[in-house]
Amino acid sequence: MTCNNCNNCNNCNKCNILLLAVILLLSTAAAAANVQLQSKPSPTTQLALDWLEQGKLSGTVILQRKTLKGLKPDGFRIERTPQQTAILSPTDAGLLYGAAHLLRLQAQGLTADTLLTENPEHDLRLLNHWDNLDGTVERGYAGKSIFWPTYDKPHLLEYARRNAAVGINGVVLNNVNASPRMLTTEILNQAKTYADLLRPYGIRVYLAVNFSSPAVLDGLKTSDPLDKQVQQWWQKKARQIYQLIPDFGGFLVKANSEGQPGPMDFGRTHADGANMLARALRPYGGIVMWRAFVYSPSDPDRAKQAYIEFQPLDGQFLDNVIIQIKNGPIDFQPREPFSPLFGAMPKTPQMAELQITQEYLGHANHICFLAPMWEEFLADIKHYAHYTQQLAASRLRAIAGVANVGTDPNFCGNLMAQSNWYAFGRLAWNSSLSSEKIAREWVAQTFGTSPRLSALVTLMCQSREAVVNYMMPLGLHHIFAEGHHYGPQPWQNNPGQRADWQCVYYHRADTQGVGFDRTQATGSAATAQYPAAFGNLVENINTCPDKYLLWFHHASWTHRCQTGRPLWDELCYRYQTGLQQARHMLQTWNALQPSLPAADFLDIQQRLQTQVRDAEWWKDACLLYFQTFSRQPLPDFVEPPIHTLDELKAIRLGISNYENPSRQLLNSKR
Ligand code: GCW
Repeated sequence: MTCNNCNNCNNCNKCNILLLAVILLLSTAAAAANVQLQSKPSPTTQLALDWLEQGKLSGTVILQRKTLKGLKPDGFRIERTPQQTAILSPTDAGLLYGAAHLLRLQAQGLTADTLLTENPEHDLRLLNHWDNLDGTVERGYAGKSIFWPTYDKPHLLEYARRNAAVGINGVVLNNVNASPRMLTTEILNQAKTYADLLRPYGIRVYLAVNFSSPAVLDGLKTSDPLDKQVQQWWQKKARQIYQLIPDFGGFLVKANSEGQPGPMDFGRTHADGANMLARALRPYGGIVMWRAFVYSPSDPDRAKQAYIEFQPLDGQFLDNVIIQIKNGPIDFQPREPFSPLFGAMPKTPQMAELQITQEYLGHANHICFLAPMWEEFLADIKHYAHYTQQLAASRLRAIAGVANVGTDPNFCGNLMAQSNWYAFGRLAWNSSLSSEKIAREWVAQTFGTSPRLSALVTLMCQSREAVVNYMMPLGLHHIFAEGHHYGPQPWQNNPGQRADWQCVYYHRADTQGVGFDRTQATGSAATAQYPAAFGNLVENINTCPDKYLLWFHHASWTHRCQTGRPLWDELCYRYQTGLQQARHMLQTWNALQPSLPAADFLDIQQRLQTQVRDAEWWKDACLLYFQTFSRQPLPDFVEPPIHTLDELKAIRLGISNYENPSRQLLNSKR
């Protein structure tokens, strides 16, 4: 553990004295808002003081560095008496988090309990930026990269503040589809600049690395992890990085996935590759986050492939390696069951990767609060995969979210999307927080505490289910338009391409029914990869929750759903409901106009209008298409389609320009 004052010592004498000085000053004199400090506190405590002052926190607040039983390094205790409020923490970062906590309470019109203790559940709470060195952001809908090729300092510092305010303490600066150039001296120097700017906010930097870097950058004959020269190359690189960035966090690696190089190119395993990097970083305390997002065709069912590739490697990774697993077994769909890898590698630390950017959830056009999705996932892995116990026993406790941040003035493409960044940070700190609580906190801090705003909290909490309903209800998945993943294309089936890149592969509709049979009895047996309690539940079509029905079963069109409706009717009902929910969101928003800033109101209103049109599009496209298989009429409760299937099939959106003329059809008939 490095000391917070100089970041490269183990509590050296010099630092202890300095820290003591800061504590004394802060604890004897520092009413946050009005005290003149005689000597400089650390940059981090100075930030805490600034925040408290700017937040006009009432009363006297004392910040004190203190090791207390039961407090983790980033944890804090708040002790409130009628005279003063004390924030106590073993670290400066903890003091900063304590200050943020007080401000969060104040914004909600609440005061701290007389005694409260907060500890983060995950020690490493990380954002992954899919930012490329040319400034583009893969799956980014909020402008350009905030890091590459250059940066705007006030924007970056405000980004840092927002991260620290929710406890995010690490950021991966670049895309997992990593350019080898990332490890050149020029770019590492730039990474050092960011490390220096972010450090006071308690944020460490990490880098995504390309496994072929030794060969590509320095002409080594191979990047084989068992090759001596390759190992030395990484050791030298690690030394160079730590000279620049003494508190560098470590590497994130996407290997042998979607065309990225990796150890398997040389006949080695993921463990060989990860351990080689881990050895290079270990002398400095760095870690390797090795992604399990792989789907080489080891099995005809893509949902099984990561488990098949990784589970047998349990126990083979060094202790500074952690396996980073997307929440679901496919790819950030609006709804997926949890990945069966969670809990299946008891000897290996694992971390969840969530996607904050809305790649599959309407980009920055749709208002979709993601906390309910993450809450559902976290509850499931706690219940079925004993996540909490595993975390408690783990050497590394971490969680990552793929950022939705860019150069847009509001950071996230629209104001409401900020709530997802916020929610990720809050859940990374405490995965038991309810989405409703998080939404309430965010609304209060963003728009104030008018009682009318409770309607916005409700809108947010219902928005994810609305999106699932109008896009992919009942366990349908990956029926998006190819490439940009915006809009429906369930008919997509390109001859000659990988089967699992085609939508028809995922829904398997035919005249009998629809859905992917993943049962042991008759299907791919993906259910067998799960803990028995979940596997048995979903294996049986009668107990499988409707929300996962078509994920695990090829159900007949006449199958009776848990609602009592036959499948075809239920499908129609869900799409129609999703559309109505989208309209309801727009109405709710419109009614909130007096309580909202005008520009934000108009911007979100326009997006919600688009969302309603897109919900019509999804409903028409999916129902008309699936109707060609079910051969049944649309029930009366379904609005007649606005568009014909042929018209909808003709819509071709560009990968980067999905607002192109072919989309205008969606408006033309309304
Ligand atoms: O979801 C898919 C995305 C890719 C992404 C990949 C991954 C960074 O479509 O854009 O690449 O997952 O997570 O590696």
